Amino acid sequence: MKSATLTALLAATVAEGHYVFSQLIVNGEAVGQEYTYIRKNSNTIMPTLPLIVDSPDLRCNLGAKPGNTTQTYAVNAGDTIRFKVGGNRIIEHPGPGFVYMSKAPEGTGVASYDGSGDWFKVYEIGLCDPSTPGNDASWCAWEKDHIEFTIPKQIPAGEYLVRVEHIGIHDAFVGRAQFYMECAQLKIASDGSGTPGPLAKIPGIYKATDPGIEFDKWNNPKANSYVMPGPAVWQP
Ligand SMILES: [Cu+2]
Repeated sequence: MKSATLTALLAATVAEGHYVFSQLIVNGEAVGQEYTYIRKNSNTIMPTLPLIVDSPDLRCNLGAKPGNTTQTYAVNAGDTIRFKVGGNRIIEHPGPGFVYMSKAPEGTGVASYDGSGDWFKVYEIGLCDPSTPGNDASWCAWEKDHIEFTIPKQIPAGEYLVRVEHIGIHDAFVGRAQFYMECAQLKIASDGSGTPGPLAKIPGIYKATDPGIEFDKWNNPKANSYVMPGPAVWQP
């Protein structure tokens, strides 16, 4: 039966809806190949589950360690940084997206930095229609192939880990939110002298029981009821 075949095909598509932010794009131009400037994880497109919120692997994902072959890309404050998902995939899950940054200690290149210092949130993208959080298409990142932000002009110069993240919340009601994150290594030229904050450690930004991580999108969630997880976005 044609409709049954179509239904099976659609189900297969949804099941394979995972993604990995593997390509760096700066001011609209792809730079390098996949993973040239983004630390490669060991779970490819597969998500991690909420146990990761208490692990240092929450920083850059499983297996994405310092000291591997990842290179560092030079950019300027004010540049637009896009993290594109690889393999012609799209972000085929509802949920919020984020970018966090952490400056490598003075005298330490970001290539050898493990992300154990302070982090701040520099961007978040949630519901474009907060009145219908149960509707997949209400999420701004839904079916996009990237998350993009602009480096604040006020950021101090230095080498940074830049962590993109999307949290798929479709199975969050059974404690199985899906975490997708990668870290780029950027060397930022800037005249800025801002003070980024609030600061947080990773792990430490989330609890598995945060309302934005345990969110039940299926049981007619109330309008405007979704609470973004993690610290506030830096307001330079
Ligand atoms: Cu998935």
